[in-house]
Amino acid sequence: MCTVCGCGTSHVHEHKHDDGPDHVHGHDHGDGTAHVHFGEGDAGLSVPGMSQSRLIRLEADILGKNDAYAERNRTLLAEKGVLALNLVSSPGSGKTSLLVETLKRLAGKTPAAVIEGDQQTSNDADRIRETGAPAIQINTGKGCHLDAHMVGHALEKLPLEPAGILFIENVGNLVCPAGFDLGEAFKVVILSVTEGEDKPLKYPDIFAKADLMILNKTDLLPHVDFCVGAAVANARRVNSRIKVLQVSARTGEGLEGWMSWLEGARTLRSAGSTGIAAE
Ligand SMILES: Nc1nc2c(ncn2[C@@H]2O[C@H](COP(=O)(O)OP(=O)(O)OP(=O)(O)O)[C@@H](O)[C@H]2O)c(=O)[nH]1
Ligand SMILES: [Mg+2]
Repeated sequence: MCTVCGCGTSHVHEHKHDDGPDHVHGHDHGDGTAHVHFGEGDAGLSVPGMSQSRLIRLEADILGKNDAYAERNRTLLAEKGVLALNLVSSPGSGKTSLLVETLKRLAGKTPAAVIEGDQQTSNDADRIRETGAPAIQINTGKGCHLDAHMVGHALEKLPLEPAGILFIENVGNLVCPAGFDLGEAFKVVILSVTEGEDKPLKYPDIFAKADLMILNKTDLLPHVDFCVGAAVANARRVNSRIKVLQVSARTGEGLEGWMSWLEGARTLRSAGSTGIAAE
């Protein structure tokens, strides 16, 4: 039995020296199926050539600065009475499609604005603007997530109406956006049924931090091997309080549940609460 993850299989894992050098490396048990951990040091990640203590200092510095910007965004959004949502998912799970359908349904009733994050192109912001909603595209270049500083600059340019909703579509990535608070009220993670029901277990951080998981592309369920019950159980293993909605941005199935979740969250926000949105 491995003492690192307790999984019962023999495998390769990180091994920290007791005698000084602050680093971790692979350690082969040499007797069976192999897998390798590189996230078990004090920093929770491994970068070749960099010690764990240096990694911790760097991470604390970057995240500390990000958190300060995030608090500034949160204060501004609260002053304006705007509900901000951070939409996270792997590439292509349907964030923009869901937003387009959402904005069509909000039009004329609830003011909404969108920040789009992608490494390159303004495709998504163009798709959003076609609905009539204002949108700012942030291109992160080599960056794999939005940060609160970028969002703060976009907020200076976006019209934010009282009691409205700000949707922030993060860069498609199930890993990096998890670490960066943008000043949102809620994180919404989107998982499409083509991705496999094990994703919450493989990428737990993002599911652990999300308030809501939207299972998208349910119209494809008859064509794929995807067990909704297993996906929900996996999400709840890493986050027992996560709420789950099933939708198809393509057919509109289930979108009424999402629209009422949004309305519940908006009402909570207007009342000044930051708690989890209504059931
Ligand atoms: N069948 C089906 N296809 C969908 C659904 N939602 C989105 N798609 C398709 O999935 C593809 C990706 O959709 P996007 O909305 O661009 O996904 P995204 O998450 O915004 O992608 P990135 O911004 O690149 O991360 C497109 O071809 C959509 O038409 C759905 O509910 N059902
Ligand atoms: Mg998109």
